[in-house]
Formats: sequence, C-alpha cells, structure tokens
Amino acid sequence: APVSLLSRFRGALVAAVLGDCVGGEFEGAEDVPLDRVLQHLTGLEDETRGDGILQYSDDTAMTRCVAQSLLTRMGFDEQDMARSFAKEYSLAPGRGYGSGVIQVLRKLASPQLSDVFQPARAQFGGRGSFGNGGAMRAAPFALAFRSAADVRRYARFGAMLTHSCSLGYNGAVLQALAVHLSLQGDLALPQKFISKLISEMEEVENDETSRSDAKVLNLAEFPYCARLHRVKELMEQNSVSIEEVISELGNGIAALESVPTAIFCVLHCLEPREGLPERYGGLERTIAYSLALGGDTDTIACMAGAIAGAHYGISAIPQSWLKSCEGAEEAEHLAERLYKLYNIT
Ligand code: 8NA
Ligand code: MG
Ligand code: MG
Repeated sequence: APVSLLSRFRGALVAAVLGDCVGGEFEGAEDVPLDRVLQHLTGLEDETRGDGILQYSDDTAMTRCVAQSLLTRMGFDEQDMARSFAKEYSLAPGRGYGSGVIQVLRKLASPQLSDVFQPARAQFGGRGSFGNGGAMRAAPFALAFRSAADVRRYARFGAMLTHSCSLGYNGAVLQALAVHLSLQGDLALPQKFISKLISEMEEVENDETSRSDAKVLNLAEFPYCARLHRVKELMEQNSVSIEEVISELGNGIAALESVPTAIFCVLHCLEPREGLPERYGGLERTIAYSLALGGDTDTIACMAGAIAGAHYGISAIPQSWLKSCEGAEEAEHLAERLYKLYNIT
C-alpha cells in the first residue's frame, strides 16, 4: 500500500527519536560488533526488560525545539528558536551536548543579546563549529516548508544559530533536503535520489564562504558533493564492508563525517543485507546498520532514522522498540501538528 504523507511525517520524527535513543548505547564506541547491536535491539522486545526507558539526548532535545518554534511562530523566527534552544539547555543541560555548543547555548540565554547569530560566530576562534549539531536537528524544516528552496534557506539559518562554519550548516541543509526528498517518495529511485542531492549540493556549496572554508580546512572542493559521489560509488559496489564505509565516509561528530554516512545507511538498507535478520524491514535494517558503524551512533542513527522514517512511514517502526524510547509520543504529536501547518501554508 502507498505510504500516506501523514504517515511519512510521523515516521520521520519518530524514527529520529528511535535512532537517538537506541544509538546512545554505542555513542563514541570504536568497534561495535553487529551481534551486540542485534542483542541490544532484541533486548527492547523483551517484555520483562528491567533497565527501563532509553533516554533521548541533545539530538532529540534540539529537534523538539526546532519543531515547536516552527509551529508556534508558523515559520522560521530566529529569536524564538534561539530562546527555545537556550531554555531547553538550561532546564536539561545533561543531555550529552557537544563541548563547544554549550557556550553558545549559555550566551543565547542572555536577554541583552541582540544578534542571535553572534555567539555561534565566536566559536572556535571565529571559524565556527563544523559539528553535526545543526544537522541532527534539521528534519523538522522539511516538514514545515514545501519547496526545496525554503527547506534549504531555513535549515541553513536554523543551523547557523549554533554552527556558523559552512561545513556545519551545509550539513544541516543536506540532511533537511534528504528528508524533503524522502517525504516526496524519491527513495523509490535510489540513483535518482542521490543524483538530486548532488545537484542540490552543487548549488549550495558553490558560494564564496563554502569554497574558502573547504580550502582553509584542507578539504576537497565541494566537500559534500565529493562525499555524495563516494556514496554513489559505494551503492554501485556488490559488497561493502563496515570498515570501507567508515574510511570512505566517516562516523564522527563533524557534519561532513556523518551526514553523508547517514544517507548511505538508508540507501544501503533499502535491500536485505547479509548479517541483518531476514525478519527486519528496511527501517529496522537502517537503524541496526547505523549503530554497527560505531562512532557518533546516536546522531547517525537519528539522521538516518529521519530519512528512513519519511520513506517507510510510521507503521514500519516496531512498537516494541518504541515503547522503550523516551519522547516517541511527543515526536508523533509534533509531526501531526507540522502536517497540519504544511497543509495550510
Ligand atoms: P559542537 O559544536 O561542540 O561540536 C562538536 C565538537 O566538534 C567540538 O566539541 C569540537 O571538538 C569539534 N569541532 C567543531 N567545530 C570545530 C572547529 N571549527 N575546529 C575544531 N574543532 C571543532 O557540538 P555539536 O552540537 O555539533 O555536537 C556534535 C555531537 O556532539 C553530537 O553528536 C552530539 O550528540 C555530541 N556528542 C557526541 C559524542 C560522541 O562521542 N560522539 C559524545 C557526546 C556528545
Ligand atoms: Mg546526542
Ligand atoms: Mg551524537
């Protein structure tokens, strides 16, 4: 049966929470054997499981702020979104935020602050953060704006509140565009999907700041496009090892080393894969595979979850997994409200 747009909206935000919650277990781990991932996921299905609820981290906390701000302001309002981030951080500072971004979040709490983009620009000696913290919370932009141009524009500004380096905000733009295309059903044609992302990013990265940041950081020209071309090559290969994915695409906390990786996880898991249970559907495969890469697992699984959830819809997410995830119901509620907003604007 075709997946309805409402189901895709719910799937996107709920699977993002799922990825964050189940990915927390392995965050920062270098070697994550697939056995351990499958054990962790099977453990969620155990009714008698004693270890309680899996808590969400900064990824979900900030995604909720983005969604809530877009809803209350019925669009992008940088002042409101900045205040929302600052308030969330002050109420729950222990959610595993990056060590740099907490300085921005503290400054954003100041009522005297007039330029809400200024604290982000002061990060890392004025270069700004290239972490994946802008990308991890980018999904709601794809649920709030219909046109790719608006998704691009507002995902960029939304990320710039904490990540002023082009590698940081361009990663957020890429993640939001991937969710945008997935909502339209574009993952039905995976080659076309990746080609569209490449041509979008060719425009996005073709500006002076992006070009000079790539040079200063000693990266290839058009760094996101270069990674997406690698994604395409890996897709065309018959077999791909975890080690190869990590060395070609990365699994780190930099947006460049995690957003293309998350996109690859989704594309790779569109089909059954060796080592993953046959009873798993595509969404379950995507989550399991993302965790098996190790590194920044909560964030990679969160981003892959959002893209995959937008493709498969809410019914592809096992209830038995969700019931252990803090914040899943709230995410579904936010998705429903964004769907209403999407349909009136
Ligand atoms: P951020 O802006 O603090 O960036 C994260 C880190 O990236 C920084 O602490 C720096 O080490 C490094 N970094 C970013 N930009 C630069 C730069 N221009 N020069 C030098 N180093 C730089 O935080 P964020 O919001 O981007 O968060 C990214 C990740 O950190 C998320 O995955 C989040 O969950 C969190 N986190 C990750 C881990 C982990 O082990 N993978 C652990 C705890 C928290
Ligand atoms: Mg996190
Ligand atoms: Mg993380």
